[in-house]
Amino acid sequence: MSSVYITTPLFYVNAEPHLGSTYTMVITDTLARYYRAQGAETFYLTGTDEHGDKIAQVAAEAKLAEKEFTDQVSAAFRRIWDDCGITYDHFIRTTDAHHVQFVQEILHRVYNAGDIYFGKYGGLYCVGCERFYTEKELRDGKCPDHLTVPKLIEEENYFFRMGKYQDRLRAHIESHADFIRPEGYRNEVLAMLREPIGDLCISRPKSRLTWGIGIPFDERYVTYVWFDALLNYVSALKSRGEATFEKFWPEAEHFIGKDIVKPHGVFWPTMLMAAGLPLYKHLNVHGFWTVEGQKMSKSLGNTVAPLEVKAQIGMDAFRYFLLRESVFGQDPDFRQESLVSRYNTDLANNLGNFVSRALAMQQKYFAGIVQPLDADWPAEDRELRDKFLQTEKDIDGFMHDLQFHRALESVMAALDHANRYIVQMAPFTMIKDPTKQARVGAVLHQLLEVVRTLARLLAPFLPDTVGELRGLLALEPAALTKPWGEGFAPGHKINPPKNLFPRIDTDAKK
Ligand code: ME8
Repeated sequence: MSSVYITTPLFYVNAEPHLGSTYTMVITDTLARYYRAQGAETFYLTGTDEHGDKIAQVAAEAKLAEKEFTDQVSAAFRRIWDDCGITYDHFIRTTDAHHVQFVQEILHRVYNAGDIYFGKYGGLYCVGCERFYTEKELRDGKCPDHLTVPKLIEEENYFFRMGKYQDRLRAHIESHADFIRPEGYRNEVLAMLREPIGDLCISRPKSRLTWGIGIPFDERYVTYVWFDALLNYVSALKSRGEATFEKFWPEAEHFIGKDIVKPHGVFWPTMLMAAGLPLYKHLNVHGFWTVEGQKMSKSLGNTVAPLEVKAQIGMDAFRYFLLRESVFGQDPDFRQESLVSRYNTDLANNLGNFVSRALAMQQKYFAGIVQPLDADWPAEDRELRDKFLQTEKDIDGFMHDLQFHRALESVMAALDHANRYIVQMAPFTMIKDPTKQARVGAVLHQLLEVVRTLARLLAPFLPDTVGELRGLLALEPAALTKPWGEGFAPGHKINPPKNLFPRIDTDAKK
């Protein structure tokens, strides 16, 4: 793969970043870092969704003009993602002038092609979802997501001939098994396509809502927020020039939560068809986090703020938890107890301890000076190397399949192997025998190769820790990619150990 385009949903500015949006950002950031390290040209997009009823309402509650309100919240999103070390390449706002212009251009194009018409419509509208519901989609007459009774709205509007593209979309999904993944969400969309999808109402009269992108061929209307927001995935690339669009659009990997499968799996591809644009490559759908077993919500007061978790445990440990504790596509649960126990078991006891041990012995026995490897490469040394090289290959497969938890699990399994190697070689006993000094030097050199390789394998997952490991090994970034056995010239001096992940004492808290 020579280029990859990774996108997140554009988050509504009616709330600040929380556990859910942070998860979407952490998985996409991990992938972007992974692909960059693989040498792929990567474009990683995120941003904020700023128009529509919902935003107009919260701006009014905050007693601010819409633009002023969205400027503030969008800036807060950006600041928080920056504080979390998220390496997006472009941050788009749906209020950006180039985006507004692009949406209007597409509306013109689709209108001129005859796929937008004017008509009367009455329907049940959920403000929370910003969309009309059919009776069938409601649960006990309520929106299944917001548990509110939708409003009956009747008005004249513009409609997109979405139904016209239904068969083409179904054929595409049927012939591209991984267009929407995991499979459960693909089946969900195929089920939607078994019923008539109808046409999509894509305007709102200004008498009801002014906060939106004007419909270019009728000044009495603004554009429906989804028709506006979805186009960001193309408008952002186009804002960087046609060549950027040509390079990245065919490689588009959309990442979304399971709440917005319909807009991304049905509205968006049919819009692309009508606009004469190629479809995205994959729609990757992740599950929804609960908190201590409960749905996360402002009213329950159980939202988790990313910077608070970062302050508690560090960003890398938070990333580790999110990636290790969840299975992509399924609904994970956030528990304080599991956060701390993952940290203690994997990061403090396994990773942190291993690094401290290897570096402490190097310091104690050889004053930090790296000794030559064993010219004979005994079986144990080869097995250790092979275990890590195999792990690296496995990780490639896991990342390709979005199995982040398995990638990390395999790193921990390789570390277990390295710990057994220490026990088996027992350098702390051998050092007492003056004839075995050279072997001890070689064993410790192997351990440093483990630490160096860990720094490479963990780089997409734990970026801050990797910087620390590199500092401890006194290596330049380029040295991390050298083959096993070539990372350190004998005579190279490494630094004394540091406790990277101090154990969290759970008893003390009780
Ligand atoms: O839907 N667990 O924005 P939004 C996991 N503006 N992820 C969660 C989550 C949870 N509990 N809660 C939210 C919108 N998310 C539209 C998108 S795209 C052109 C427009 C994440 O602010 C997840 O990624 O409501 C979900 O899809 C997204 O936040 C919804 O964000």
